Amino acid sequence: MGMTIGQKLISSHLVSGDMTVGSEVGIKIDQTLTQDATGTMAYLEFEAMGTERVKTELSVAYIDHNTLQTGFENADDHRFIQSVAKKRGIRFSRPGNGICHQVHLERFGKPGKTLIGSDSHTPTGGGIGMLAMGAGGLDVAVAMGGGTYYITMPKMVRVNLTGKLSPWVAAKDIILEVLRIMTVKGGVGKIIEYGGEGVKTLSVPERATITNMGAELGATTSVFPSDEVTKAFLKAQNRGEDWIELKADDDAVYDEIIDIDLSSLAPMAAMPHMPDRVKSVTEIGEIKVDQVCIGSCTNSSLLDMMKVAAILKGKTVHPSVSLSIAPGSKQVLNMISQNGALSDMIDAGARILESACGPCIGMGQSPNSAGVSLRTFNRNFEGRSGTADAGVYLVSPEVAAVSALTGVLTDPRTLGEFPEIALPDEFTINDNMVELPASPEEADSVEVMYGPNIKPFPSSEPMEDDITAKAVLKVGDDITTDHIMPAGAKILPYRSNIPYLSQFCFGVCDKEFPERIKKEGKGIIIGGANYGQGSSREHAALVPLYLGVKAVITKSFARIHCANLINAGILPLNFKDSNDYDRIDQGDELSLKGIKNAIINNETAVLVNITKDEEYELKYELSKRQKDIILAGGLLNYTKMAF
Ligand code: MIC
Ligand code: SF4
Repeated sequence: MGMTIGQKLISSHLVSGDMTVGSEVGIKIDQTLTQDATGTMAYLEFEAMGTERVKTELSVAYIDHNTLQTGFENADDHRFIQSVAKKRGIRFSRPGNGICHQVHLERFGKPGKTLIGSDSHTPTGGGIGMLAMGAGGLDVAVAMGGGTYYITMPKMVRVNLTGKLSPWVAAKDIILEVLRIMTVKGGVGKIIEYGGEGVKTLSVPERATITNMGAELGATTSVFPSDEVTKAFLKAQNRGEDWIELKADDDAVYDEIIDIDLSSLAPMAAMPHMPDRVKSVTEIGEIKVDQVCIGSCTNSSLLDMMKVAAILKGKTVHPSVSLSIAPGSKQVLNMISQNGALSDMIDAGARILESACGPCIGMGQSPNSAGVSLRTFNRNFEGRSGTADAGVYLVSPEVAAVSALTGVLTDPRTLGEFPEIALPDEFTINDNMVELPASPEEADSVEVMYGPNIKPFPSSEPMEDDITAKAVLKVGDDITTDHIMPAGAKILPYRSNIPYLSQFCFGVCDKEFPERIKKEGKGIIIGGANYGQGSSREHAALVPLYLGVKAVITKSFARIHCANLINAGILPLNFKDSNDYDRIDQGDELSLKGIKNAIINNETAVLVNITKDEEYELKYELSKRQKDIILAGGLLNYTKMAF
């Protein structure tokens, strides 16, 4: 039987397991990436593991999230990461070089290779034919040390693209359509693979927009074939030798097939506060817009910027709109400055930001109260922009730029002729902002620089026989890691300071939570479906661990967060009958009696609700390895025991 692209990539890197859907497979990782908001923790963990030098083919540490330096904290963290990178054989992409995913696609991604990154949008690399996955920092640290990365063998979904996009309709609209069809839960446990005649009409940056935002489907990853278009992109990046062909076999079998006729798509928007609340721009209507932000790892490529510049050229941003633009990388910024496009943006009144995540992660540019912000980003979760009551709409660069001129949400097709833009035959290449590591001989003399903001990460204990604790918090469906551990300008600088971060845990849902669990000393969290979707930040597990969370019981989990809970030694459990969720109230006294033995012996776990005098059956999907990690009290303890 033929194989899909996803199956080919997994089988060529398979270390353990047998590729049966739902079972655990171990994969060899060729490349890793980190960014600074998750990187400090990943490198602290790497240092704790005691590995001298990375064992991957390539590891890159990017600085792109915490670039708003309002105190010493971020700069100290950058210096820490820079020093570890130099010592341990990791390339260091300096602040200013761009957003990790954009730069990685341009300069390092290779078709046929595996990549994990401590960021949920690592699947951007799928646009160039990589098996690229988001992971917790600890998993990335283990992979840097040469360790295997484990996933549940995913189902294969084929998105069949036919036809060609109409003028003014963009790659962003394709992924918004997929989100509309599949929802933010629809990709869990699946690889989304793109195929069909329509694929060759899409450039690599357009494909990367689609695989990037596949993260919002909850998918394990998304991937495009590596074809002539990929070859041309790599050649233009002066990396022609990195190309290999990669395609699905004709008789490959998929678990699910979705057909999308590109010619039938219209400009779309995801409405507040979820990326799957998608409607066409005309359906939503001409709502007044206060802010437009263009950039982020989803839409900050040269192609995106050139389109935006062409739309803005010779015009003026509407007086009631603030337009900010962050080109995705130094390469993009440099090229638009060389070819005059930057000047067109500046002239129209755009506020040009540095090449970094910026407003996407709430680092500045928070909208006005109850403001409407159109963003070319990938997430519009409540409060993420930094303004609690703002409404963020996710749109294509075309819709964003046109609406910035009109002041209302506008279907760009009303604007007339579409500016056709082609990718250049050669990109401007200068990797001078990527610092190479010290040679193994020189590495000894490199000192790792810890700043006062870096606090040790919380330790966890081997699992106890029973867990008895209150339901300290009960939350609903689709809780994101932004709810659990918010980001933003005020909090992000403390990503290496878990005690400080802990006071903001679940702040979006319940400000009293940290104090309440501290008083109790420990607790169990009750959650709905798709708990922990969104960011890969392991802080959403480490902070609850620090506060005393022993178990999280939900209707279902998102993949990366579930792995992070296990790595932290917090037990993830699911209701067997999801109606039992309704029977538990916050504050109920709960007991998981004999839970340790149940897990060791593969028996059903039972939750006793002491307050209500009821019992509920629970289930857990833990491989033998994951059980051992939980029993050891987390991956670090387990790794220390194993070596
Ligand atoms: C995000 O988009 O939420 C982030 C910030 O890039 C995160 C990582 C983080 O929280 O540091 C992600 O997507 O994994
Ligand atoms: Fe940065 Fe936003 Fe992309 Fe996350 S989604 S990596 S914050 S640009």
